[in-house]
This record gives sequence, C-alpha cells and structure tokens, in this order.
Amino acid sequence: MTILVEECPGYRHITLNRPDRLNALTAEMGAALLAALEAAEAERECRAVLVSGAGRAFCAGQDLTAVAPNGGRAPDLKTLLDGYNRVIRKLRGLGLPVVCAVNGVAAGAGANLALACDIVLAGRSASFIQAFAKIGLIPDVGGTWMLPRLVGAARARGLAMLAEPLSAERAVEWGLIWQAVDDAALLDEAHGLTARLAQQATIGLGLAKRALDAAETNTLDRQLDFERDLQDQLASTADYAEGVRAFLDKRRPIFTGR
Ligand code: LHQ
Repeated sequence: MTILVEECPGYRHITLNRPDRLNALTAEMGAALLAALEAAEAERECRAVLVSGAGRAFCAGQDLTAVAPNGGRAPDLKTLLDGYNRVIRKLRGLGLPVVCAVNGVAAGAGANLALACDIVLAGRSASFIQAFAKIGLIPDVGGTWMLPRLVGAARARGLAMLAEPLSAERAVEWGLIWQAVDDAALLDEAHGLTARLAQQATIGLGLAKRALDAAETNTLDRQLDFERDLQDQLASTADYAEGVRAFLDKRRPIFTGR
C-alpha cells in the first residue's frame, strides 16, 4: 500500500509508504492520499491529521520513472497534476489542523505537499529542495503561490531557480516551516502536537485556516467583515461556551469539537 493510515486517539496518522523510492509520488498514491483525507474529514471523532513519510525520506516528489518522455512524446503531466492539486485543495480546505513531520528530504512536489500542511515540523537532518528547475519545470502543487508568501520574493526566486537544498534549521529561520527538532524526537513531537491540536476547539481551528487563506486575497476591509462573520458563527459553538466557562472557573477546558 502506497499510503498507510493509523487511527490514533482523536486523529489520523497518514504515512507516505514507498520508502525504497523515497516515497516518490505516483497518481495512485495521490488518489490514496486524497481518499485518506476525505475519510478523515468524514469521521466525526477525527479532529486532526498527521502526515509523515516511511523510511529515510519524507517525499522525493513526482516519481520520475512514471513521467519520462517516451519516443519524443510528452507525458501527460496535466492529468497527473489535476490529481495532486485535489490533494492540495483538500489539505487547505480541510476543517481540521494538519501537522506534517518531515522526516528526511522533501523534494519537488514532496516539498510543496509538506508546505500545504498547517504546521510543519522537520528533523534537523531533513532538507527542502525545490528540485523542479533541475529538470526544466516550475515549482508546482502550489509552490509558486506558497513560497513568496512564506519566505518573500527574493528567497522564493532563489529557491525556485537554484534548486539547492535548504536545511531544516534554515527553513525555520526563513519562516518556511514551524520548527526543527532532533531527528530521534521528530515523530514523538509530531504525535504530541497533533494530539494536542485534536483536543482543541476544532471548528475554530478550521475557520482560522479559512480566514488566513482568505486574507491572501482580501482587502483589510473585507477581511474585517469576514472575521466578524466567522466569529459570529463560533459564538454559538459548544467549544466557545466551554472555553469561556473554563477560563472563568480557572480550570482547563474540555473541548469536544462541537
Ligand atoms: C526516485 C526519485 C524520484 C523516482 C529518488 N522518482 N525515483 C513533476 C512532474 C509531473 C507532475 C507532477 O509534478 C512534478 C513535480 C515534481 O515533483 S518534479 C521533482 C521530482 N523530484 C526530483 O527531481 C527529485 C529527484 N530525487 C533526487 O534529487 C534525490 O533522490 C534526492 C535529493 C531526493 C535524495 O537523494 P539521495 O538521498 O542521494 O537518494 P538517491 O538519489 O540515491 O535516491 C534513492 C533511490 O530513490 C534511488 O533509486 P536506486 O534504485 O538508485 O536506489 C533513486 O533513483 C530513487 N528516487 N527520487 N523522484
């Protein structure tokens, strides 16, 4: 199986599972990943998702053996990317927090798959490579959108054009990812963080994602109205009532995701 799904208390752990190919992506794997995200979304008890890779890498991007031009004929990258783009849209639109544990190299579409997640942790020996330029392509699956927003125009251009590995520490320094942790501690840290998010006010976290994404295109004026409307929606959730009650009672809140 190209994807493994483990049920953990309150969340699901999805593992990219082609370790002998550094978890390089195939159309089948993209479809399985999308199905796993849809299943997580449909399960009421699932309130967060963790994504990581099996073996020594996170993901080496597109499996290049599947897209080599054949006898001068160009491969069908359009259909392939339509499939991967569904995964990116699902990750961004998912009303659940998604943690990514980058356990080794994340190259090409693999790097940008990681960046589409909400909170990215990486092992100190991991690296991010916008490998596309090495094979004559542009950063895809959202790379050209995410990179300048995360690291600014100058660094985005350098990463896209030079295709050099960026260390996990430098990725944190540049604001590309949330945190770098010791390799041996990565999975424990990522599970701990995901479990913690799974106990938070789920609807609020989902709407925070929506608001932050909407802010990329909204004016401040429109965004203020949008925040007001989302906050108005949240005012009637059980978790808001519990959060305020717990604060006033000086105790820890018990959120139910409702
Ligand atoms: C691989 C791959 C791989 C197949 C390692 N494919 N086998 C493009 C087209 C279409 C639509 C969708 O979007 C895209 C976007 C993209 O993702 S384009 C970018 C594709 N990825 C790359 O260009 C990265 C290619 N890989 C590498 O540069 C290196 O393997 C990295 C830097 C990731 C890791 O290097 P090493 O740690 O030195 O490992 P390695 O190169 O020895 O790889 C181990 C094995 O995995 C090896 O096979 P072998 O049979 O020799 O043991 C590689 O051939 C295989 N592998 N990446 N993308």
